Amino acid sequence: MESVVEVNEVTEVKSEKLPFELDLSLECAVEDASKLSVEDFYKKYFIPQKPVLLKGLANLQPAGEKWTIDWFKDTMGDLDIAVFDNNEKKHVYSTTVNPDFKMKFRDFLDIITSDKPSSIRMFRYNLYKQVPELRNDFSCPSFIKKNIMKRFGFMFLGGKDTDVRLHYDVDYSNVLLTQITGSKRVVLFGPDQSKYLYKVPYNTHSLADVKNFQDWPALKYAKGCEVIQEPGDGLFMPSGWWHYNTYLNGGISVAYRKLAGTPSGLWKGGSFVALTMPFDKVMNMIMGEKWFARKKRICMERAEKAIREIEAKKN
Ligand SMILES: O=C(O)CCC(=O)C(=O)O
Ligand SMILES: [Fe+2]
Repeated sequence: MESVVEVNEVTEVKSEKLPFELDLSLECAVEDASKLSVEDFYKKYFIPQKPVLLKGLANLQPAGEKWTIDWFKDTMGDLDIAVFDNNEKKHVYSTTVNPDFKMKFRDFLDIITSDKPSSIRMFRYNLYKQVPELRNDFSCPSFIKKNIMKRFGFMFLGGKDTDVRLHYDVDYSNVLLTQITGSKRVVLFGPDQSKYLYKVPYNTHSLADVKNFQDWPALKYAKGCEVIQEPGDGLFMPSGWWHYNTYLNGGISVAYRKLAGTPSGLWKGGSFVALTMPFDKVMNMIMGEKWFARKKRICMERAEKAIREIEAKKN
């Protein structure tokens, strides 16, 4: 009886603190990567632009077995690698972020696997350029192999509880993100949900801190899904899909990408990279804090407008 009272108390406190929950009730498709044909992948997911979790994708190549943290430490622990620190607030308003410092790969791997939360991560790291033999262990998966970007495999590594801000990729490409070691939680929202996601103008990331989602009221109206990537699992994220990733423990993943499959998607990606990003960079340099403040104001106004519109529709 006592424990029932306790549970009720806890629930009450929780509902007082959180004015709403994120709506992650959409279902994300799950397939066994070894049983899905490339044709079916195109028909069911690529052409309709639907995300899918491909269980066991890494295990179809040598990396699935071979790429352990110890193997990386033994074979390339002495490499100097560039690292980002999530605690650096300078990243908040800018898409073009530079790494914060360098360290030995071995030391980085020790930190991210120590099971203590850490704020450092390797982001979009081209380890294949430094160590080309890695391609033999994990090349572009067959699902997106017909692709001019098939040689660009980027590594993403982080420690327990590290998160990657809510964003979609600047080039509007389709992303196939494969978890090699460790697990990750990925929250996904389709491009049609952008108005509720506090997109920073001239950028492709959100101002909202999804960890503290209750401070960002428009997020209440966004409908998304949640996926847990276990070691080996690939996640197909179509062009323009927003993702918010949290490392559940220290882990390594690799992303291959394929350019958007439609002229409008190609234009969105190309014009963002070639025009919008450089423009934003120049404005950051010229106006500094004022440019950030202006973008923040527009971002908040848009979210408030989206809330007013959806609330008006309800009434
Ligand atoms: O999981 C990560 O560290 C980020 C991955 C990502 O954003 C991507 O592959 O586009
Ligand atoms: Fe991304």
